[in-house]
Amino acid sequence: MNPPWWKTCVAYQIYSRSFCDSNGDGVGDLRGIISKLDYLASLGIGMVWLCPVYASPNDDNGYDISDYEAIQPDFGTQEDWIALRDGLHARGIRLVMDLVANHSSDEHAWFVESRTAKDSGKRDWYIWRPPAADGGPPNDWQSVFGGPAWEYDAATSEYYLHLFSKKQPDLNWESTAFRTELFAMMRRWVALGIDGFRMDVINLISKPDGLGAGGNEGSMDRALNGPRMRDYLAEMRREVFAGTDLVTIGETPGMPLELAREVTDERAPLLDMQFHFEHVDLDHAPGVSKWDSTPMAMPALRATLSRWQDGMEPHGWNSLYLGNHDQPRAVSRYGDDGRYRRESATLLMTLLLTLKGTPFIYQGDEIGMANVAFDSIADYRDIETLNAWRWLTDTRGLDTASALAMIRKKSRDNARTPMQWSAAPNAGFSAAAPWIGPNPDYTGHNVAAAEADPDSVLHYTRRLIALRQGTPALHSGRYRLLDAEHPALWLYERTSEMGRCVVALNFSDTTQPLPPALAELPCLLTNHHNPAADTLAAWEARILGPT
Ligand code: TEU
Repeated sequence: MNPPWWKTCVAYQIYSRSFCDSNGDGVGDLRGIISKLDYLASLGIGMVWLCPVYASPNDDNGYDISDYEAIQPDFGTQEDWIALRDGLHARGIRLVMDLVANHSSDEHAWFVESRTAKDSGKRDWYIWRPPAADGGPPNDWQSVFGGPAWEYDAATSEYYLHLFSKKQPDLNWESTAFRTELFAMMRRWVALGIDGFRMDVINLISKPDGLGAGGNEGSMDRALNGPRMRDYLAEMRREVFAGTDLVTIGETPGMPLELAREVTDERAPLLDMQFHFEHVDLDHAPGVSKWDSTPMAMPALRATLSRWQDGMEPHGWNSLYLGNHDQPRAVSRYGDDGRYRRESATLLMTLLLTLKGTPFIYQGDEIGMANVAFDSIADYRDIETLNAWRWLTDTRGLDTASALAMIRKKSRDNARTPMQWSAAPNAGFSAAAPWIGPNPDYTGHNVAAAEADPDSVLHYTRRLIALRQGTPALHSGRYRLLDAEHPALWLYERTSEMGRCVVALNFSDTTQPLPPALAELPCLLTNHHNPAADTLAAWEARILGPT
C-alpha cells in the first residue's frame, strides 16, 4: 500500500504577515504569496502550512480570530485566497490552513453574545466562573503570555478563562452546540478544497473537571491533554475528516511521547501527526521561564529527538521542525550564526530533512535567516515579548540591558522579521516600512543573493529535498542512532527494505575523524566543498549510501 501523501512530502510554513507584501501597506498578504508561487515550487515542497489569515483584531497576530470564515482585509479577499489555493494546487502543492479552536477573539460574535448575560444562548460556549470567595479569580492559573488566566467581566460579575491573552477567551468544548458549529465551519473549509489543518494547541481543548472555585490550583499545565481530548478529536475526525485524505497536524505542547504515539497511531489515528516541544524547550532554565536560558547542547538535542524517532515506532508519525513563528531562528539556536552560518544552516537543514517524519521548513530557514538584535524594546511587536519585558524589568527588576539580552535570544519576533527577498530597501519584502523592521543583515543574506551563489543554503536545500524525494530510505526508513556518546558527531542510519543511508553531522567547529566503516561509504551529498573521506570538517553534514 502506498503511504499517504503527507508522509512523503516536505512542508513549508508561511507566516503570512511576514512573507511578502504586494500592496505596499507594510503587511504581507495573499497576493504577495501568489507572487512567490514559482519560488515555492522551485524548492520541491509538497505542502504549505499557512498561518492564520482570518479576520482578527491582531492582538496575537491572527491567532485571535473574530471570524473563522472571513479573510482579514490586510491579507486580501476571498478571491485572493482562491487564487492562492489554485496556484498552489496547479504546482502540485497542498494547502494546509491553521485552525485556532481552543480560543477565539473576544471580538468574535460568539463571545460578544456570550458575555451579554448569564442566560445568553452562547454563555456556555466559553468558560465562565464566579469569583472566588475573596472576589478574586477562580483559581491561580497564569496565562501563557503572563498575568492571571482569568479576566473579570463586570457585565455579569463573572470571570472568563483565557490561557493566552485576555483577548483570546477559551472556547468550551463541552458545549455540543459549539462543537457542532465548529465542525460545520471546518467542513465548509474542506468543501473549499483545502488539504488539511494545523491545529493550534489542540491538546488544551479539554479542561480538567472541577475547574474554578479553587479547583485545579497549581499550574495551567493541568489543562494539557485533558480528560475528554480523545473523545473530541475522535468526534472531529468522524464529523469532518471521514472519507477524506486530508491531513491533521496537532500542535501539542506538553504531550508526552506515549500519548503522541497513541494519538497518531495509523491503525486508529486521532491526528495524523503532532508537534512536540521537547527539543525547543531544552534551553529553558527549568522552573524559571523561557527567558532564562541554559546552553543548547547537541547531545541533549540528539537524545531528545532520538527518543522521539524510536518512540513513535512502529505506528506513530513525527512532525519535524527546528523553528517556527514562535521560536528563535534555528541557525542562531542550534548552529553558529557567525563564522559558520552557511555550514551550520545547511547542517541543520540536513538533520531536518533526513529524520523520519514530515519535515516543516520555516520560511527563511532555507536562506539561513538568523535572529535579530533590535536596539530597543520599541522595535519589538509580539504580545508575549512585550508582556515579558514588563515582567522582567518591573517584577523581576532587571536592568534594561539584561532584559534586552534575554528578549533578543528568545523573542518570537526573531522568526517574524520580514522574509529577506533581496538587498533592496525593506529586504524586498515591501515598498513601505514593514510592520516589524527587517533584520539588518538582509543586505548580505537574501533570496536574490542565494540564487546567485551555487554554494548557498538555498541551493543546498533544493538538492537535499530532491535527494530525500528520490531516496525511499529517507522517508520510510527506520532511524537508528549509531553512537549515543560522541560529544560532537551525530551519526545515524535510516534503513528500509529499499536500502540504507547514513547521516553524519559534525556539530562542532573542529575537524572530526569519521568512523572507518562510514568513511568507505559513497557520499550522496555534503555541505562541504572538499570533503575528505575519513574526516568531517567543521559543521560538515554528509549523507552516505545508499547501501
Ligand atoms: O502556540 C502555542 C504555544 O504554546 C505558544 O504559546 C508557545 O509555546 C509560546 O509562543 C512560546 O513561548 C500557538 C501559536 O503557535 C502561537 O503563535 C499563538 O500565540 C498561541 O498558540 C495562541 O494561539
